[in-house]
Amino acid sequence: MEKRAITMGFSPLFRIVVPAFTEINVFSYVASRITALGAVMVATMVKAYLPNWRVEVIDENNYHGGPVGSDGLPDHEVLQRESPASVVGFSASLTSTIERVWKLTEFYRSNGILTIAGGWHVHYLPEESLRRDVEIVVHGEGEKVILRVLAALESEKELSLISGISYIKNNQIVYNPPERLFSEDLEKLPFPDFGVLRYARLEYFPIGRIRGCSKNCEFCSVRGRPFWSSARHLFETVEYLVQNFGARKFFIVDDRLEEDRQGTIRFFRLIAENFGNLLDFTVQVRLEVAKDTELISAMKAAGVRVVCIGYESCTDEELTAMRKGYLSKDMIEWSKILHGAGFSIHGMFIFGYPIQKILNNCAINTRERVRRLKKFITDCKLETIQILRPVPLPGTGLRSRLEKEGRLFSLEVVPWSKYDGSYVCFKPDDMTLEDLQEYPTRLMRWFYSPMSFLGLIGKLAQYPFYKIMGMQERWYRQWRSKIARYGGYRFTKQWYRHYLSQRYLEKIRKPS
Ligand code: B12
Ligand code: SF4
Repeated sequence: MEKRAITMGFSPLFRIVVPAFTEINVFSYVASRITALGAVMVATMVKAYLPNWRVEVIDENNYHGGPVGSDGLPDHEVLQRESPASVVGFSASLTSTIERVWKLTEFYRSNGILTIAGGWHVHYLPEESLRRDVEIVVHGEGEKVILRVLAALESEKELSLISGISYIKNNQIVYNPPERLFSEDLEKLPFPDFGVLRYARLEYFPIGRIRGCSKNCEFCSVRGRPFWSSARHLFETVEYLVQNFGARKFFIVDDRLEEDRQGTIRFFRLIAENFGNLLDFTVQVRLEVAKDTELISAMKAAGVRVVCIGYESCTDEELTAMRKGYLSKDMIEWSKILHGAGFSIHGMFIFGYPIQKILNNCAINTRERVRRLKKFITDCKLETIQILRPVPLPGTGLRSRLEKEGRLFSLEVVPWSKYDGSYVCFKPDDMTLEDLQEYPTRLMRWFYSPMSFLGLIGKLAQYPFYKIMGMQERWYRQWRSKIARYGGYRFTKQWYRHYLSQRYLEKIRKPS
C-alpha cells in the first residue's frame, strides 16, 4: 500500500481502540478504572492539530454503558453504525491482546475502514499484523507520526515519505524506521485530554514524564535511550487534570522515576507546595530508591501512597540471570525503609525464571524456591503482591534465548492471548511444567487467603481506637491494603476456577 483512499465525510472520525484483555487477569480490575495513556496522547494530538477530524477512544477494558455483543465485549458493529469511523487505530502494546486486535481489524477492514496499529507488540512483530488486516504499523511514539499519516491519507499523498511506519506494498513489507524511538521534545506535547474517551469511567489518571529506560532487564521489552519532559510540564499536566477532570488519583506510568532523579524530586516538591498531600499518586520505582532519602521525603510530602516494585525474585541466581542490577542482600532492609516512610508496597514477582542453562547448570529445587519466596514476602510485610510466570515477550532477550534453545511452545499450542503471566509459555529446564504452572497460583492463594476477610473485619473494629489516638491516616492506609487483599482473594479464587475449566496443562502437555 503506497496510497490509500479513505471514505471521508465533512468531519471524519478517527477512533482508537484499546483492545480487551480476553483472559481474566490480575490486572483486569485496575484496567477497568484506568486507561492507556498512549492512545489518549495520540488522540489528543489529532484533536489539537487536525481540527477537521473528530476523535474518540474506546477502551475495551474500561467500558461502561456502551453497546455490547453476545461475548460481553464492545459491539463494534453498533458503534460503527452509530458513529461511522473513517480510520480506526489500535493500541497494540500488550502481546496478550493482539488476537483481539486482529479480530477487530478483520471486521473494520471488511467494511472498507482503514486500520492502523501502534505499540510494543506490533513494533517488534509488524509483519504478522500487516498480513492480518492491519494496514499501517506505527513504530515508536505515535504523536507526530499519526498527524503525518492522517494528513497523507486525506490528501492521498504517498506514505513512503513518512518515517516510523511499516506497510505492505506489492506483497513486500516496507519499513521506514523512526529516527529514534523516543523524542527529546516531550515538553511540546499537549496535556492528555481524557475527554476523548467514550464510555469510560476514570478513577486513576495515567500521566507520564519519562520515556525509555537505561536498564536492560532480560524479560522486558522496553528499550530506547530515555528522555523526559520538565518537572513543571508534568506538574502543569496534574493541575490541568485536577481543574478540568476533577482528577485526584494518578498513576505515574514512568518505568523508573529515578531515571531523572532531580526532575522527579522537583515535580513532587511542586505538588507538595501547591496541593500538600491531598492528591494520591501510585508510582513505579526500583527498590534501591529506598537509599535516596531526599527523593523518598519528596514523594511522601506529595502524597505518594503506593509504590509498585518489580522485586522479580529474592534469589541471587535469578536476579543475575534477569540482569536486574542488584542482589538480594539489602532487599528486606530497603522494603522496611519504604514502609517506614509510610508507603504501601505492591510487590511484583516472577516465579521460576529459567536459570539452569544460562548459569552453567545451576539449579534450585522448586520447594526451596517456594520456601524462600514465602519467607521473603512475610519478612518484607508486603501489602499486596502479584506472582506471575516468566513471559517470553517479543523483543526481549528472554524470548531470543528460549527460542534458540527450542523451548518456546508454538503459537498453535500457546497463543499470544496466554502471554499475560498467568500461563506457562515455554518448557522449563529446572522444574516440571506442572510446578511452573501451579506454584505461582498456590503462592497467590497462600497470600490472598480466606483469612483476608477476617482481616478486613478486624481492621474495621479497630477504627475507634486509631481515631482516639489521632492515627486515622495510618488506619486508612492499612484499611486500603486490607481491602486490596480481600479483592486479591476473590480474584485468585475466580481465576483458579476459570483456569481449571480450561484444562490448560493437558493441552500443552500433549505435544511435548
Ligand atoms: C501502564 C502500564 C500498564 C498498565 C496498563 C494500563 C493501560 N490500560 O494501559 C497495567 C498496570 C494495567 C499493565 C498491565 C500489564 N502490563 Co504493562 N505496562 C505499562 C507501562 C509501564 C506504561 C505504558 C504507558 O502508558 N506508556 C506511556 C505511553 C505514552 O507510551 P505507549 O503506551 O508506548 O504509547 C506510545 C506508542 O506505543 C504509540 N502508540 C500506542 N498506542 C497507539 C495507537 C495508535 C493508533 C498509534 C498510531 C500509536 C500508538 O504511541 C504512543 C504515544 O507515543 C508499559 C511500559 C512502557 N514503558 O511502555 C508496560 C508494558 C506495556 N506492560 C507490559 C506487560 C507485559 C504487562 C502485563 C502482561 C504484566 C506483565 N507480565 O508485566 C499486564 C497486562 C495484563 C494482560 N491482561 O495482559 C509490557 C508489554 C510488552 C508486551 N509485548 O506485551 C510493557 C511494555 C512492559 C514490559 N515489561 O515490557 N501495564
Ligand atoms: S523492567 Fe523496568 S528497569 Fe528493567 S528494563 Fe524494563 S523498564 Fe527498565
